[in-house]
Amino acid sequence: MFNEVIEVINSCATFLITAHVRPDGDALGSELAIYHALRGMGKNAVVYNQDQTPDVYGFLPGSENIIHSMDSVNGFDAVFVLDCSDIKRVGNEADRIGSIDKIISIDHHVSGGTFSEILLVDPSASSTGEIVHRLLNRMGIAITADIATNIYTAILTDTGSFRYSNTGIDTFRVAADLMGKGADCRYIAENIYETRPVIQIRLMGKALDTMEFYEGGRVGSIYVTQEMLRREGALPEHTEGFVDIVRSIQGVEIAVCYYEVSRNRFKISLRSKGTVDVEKIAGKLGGGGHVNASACRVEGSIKAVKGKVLGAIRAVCSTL
Ligand SMILES: [Mn+2]
Repeated sequence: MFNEVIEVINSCATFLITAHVRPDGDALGSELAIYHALRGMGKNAVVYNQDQTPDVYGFLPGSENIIHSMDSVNGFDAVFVLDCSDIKRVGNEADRIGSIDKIISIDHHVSGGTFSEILLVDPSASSTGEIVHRLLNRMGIAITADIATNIYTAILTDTGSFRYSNTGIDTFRVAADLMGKGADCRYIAENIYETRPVIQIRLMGKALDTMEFYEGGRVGSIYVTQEMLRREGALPEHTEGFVDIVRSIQGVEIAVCYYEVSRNRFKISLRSKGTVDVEKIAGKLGGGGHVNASACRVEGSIKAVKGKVLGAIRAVCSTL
């Protein structure tokens, strides 16, 4: 698998790099690590994301060069599609991006990446960033401080700061290597976790007011509506991390955050502790993800949507 990817990299000159909508630390860090690596090889590389870079990731080296619209994809020899289980995850440009001659998929989702024949998919990796690190090492590419900062951010954010079960022995080895190459763990953590806008904390207060518990406190949920966003002047990205607050409550095994994308359309984030598999719960509702962190979309009134999600939880977790 590595050899095919390396052959494409060596034989092509101009690359597009993209990832999923609402990019997270893993998507952005992986994209920018590859961007710096390709540029270091003297290649042309462009990073495209449909959505803007969340402010907290503005410190990532190279993030200022990310574009959000494309006139044409004709000039690209190959495209990296990162952290996507399905090419549709890149958003409105999926068809045009899918028409590029060579598509390289790098992903760590359980059912990831199979839309391309040139793929590096490893569900046991903590993050796409960890796989990117392996690729660069295989190619003998020197990890610069810019690359190290981006990959470290990818790993840090996808492992919930090395707390989730996707954190493996190799994850720490890679993190140690990246620190040795110039990733400043204090600077990165401060930028990601200690730069919250006050608007986000106000919205969080409103969301926490909606908190409910089921199954004797083992399931906890909150919701965020468009109306709440409007009233606080907040953005969708400000809801990031809300579900983790619910998970942090003593006794809660499954945390749910209902986010109203538009009227009667909800994105549901699911988190779990221990061995509870929220990937199965999300899967029942047409979504996916990982054992401890998954998501799905359900349509209907908030009441109906809650009913469906709780039904799926009860169906999957008979022991609750
Ligand atoms: Mn990821």
